[in-house]
Amino acid sequence: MLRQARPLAPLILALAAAAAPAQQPPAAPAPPTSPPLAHSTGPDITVQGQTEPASTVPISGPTDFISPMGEPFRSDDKLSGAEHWFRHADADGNGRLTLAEFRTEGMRFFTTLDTDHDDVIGPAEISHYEVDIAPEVTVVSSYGDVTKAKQDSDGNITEPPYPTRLGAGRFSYLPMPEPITYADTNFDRGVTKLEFAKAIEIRFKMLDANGDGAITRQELPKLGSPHDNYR
Ligand SMILES: [Ca+2]
Ligand SMILES: [Ca+2]
Ligand SMILES: [Ca+2]
Repeated sequence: MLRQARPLAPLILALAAAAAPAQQPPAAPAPPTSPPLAHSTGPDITVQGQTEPASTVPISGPTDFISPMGEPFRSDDKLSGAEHWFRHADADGNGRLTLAEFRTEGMRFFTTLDTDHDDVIGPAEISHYEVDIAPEVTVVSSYGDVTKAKQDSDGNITEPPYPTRLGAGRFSYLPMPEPITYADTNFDRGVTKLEFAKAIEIRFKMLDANGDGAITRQELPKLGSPHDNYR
């Protein structure tokens, strides 16, 4: 049995204590030690993250949300769009979005976009996405709102604040104006299944802030209003 293999270390310590000279003052109690690493070759944060309880408090935020892989979620109830996405992606409902769950959710949307099933989101399918599925990705302007420019009594003009996020980035955790073509790493106006799968892994890591292999509600960035988007 596995259990019989464990008490060796305490036994050795006890023997050592018994063998110590009687006149020696008792040793100071050992400082509390961290629990042993679950995976000795893995990073420390793995253990830290595994002990973090997953929040079940719904994600607050606007009704309109663009998921990390570019899918729009438009809430028609009191829940935020982001909460709808999280619940949909967290298939087992444990509050921890694993890479497997994140990948399944993302590849499902790839299949939705790849309407001719050739394993590439081609130019026409990209257009369909940008025009019909998620018109939010349209980058309205990278310039500041000129009505917010200021002019002092000497005629000096202060430039208006510039948008910090464009397109889909206004509705998403990730600052990508167009999350589908952002995955097109060789810029041939097509997103292959492999490119999309790689983007899934990269974006998962961007959102898994503590690197424990799961995204929890509390480690996701706070979503601002798309209208409160200037610096
Ligand atoms: Ca889960
Ligand atoms: Ca296709
Ligand atoms: Ca995490």
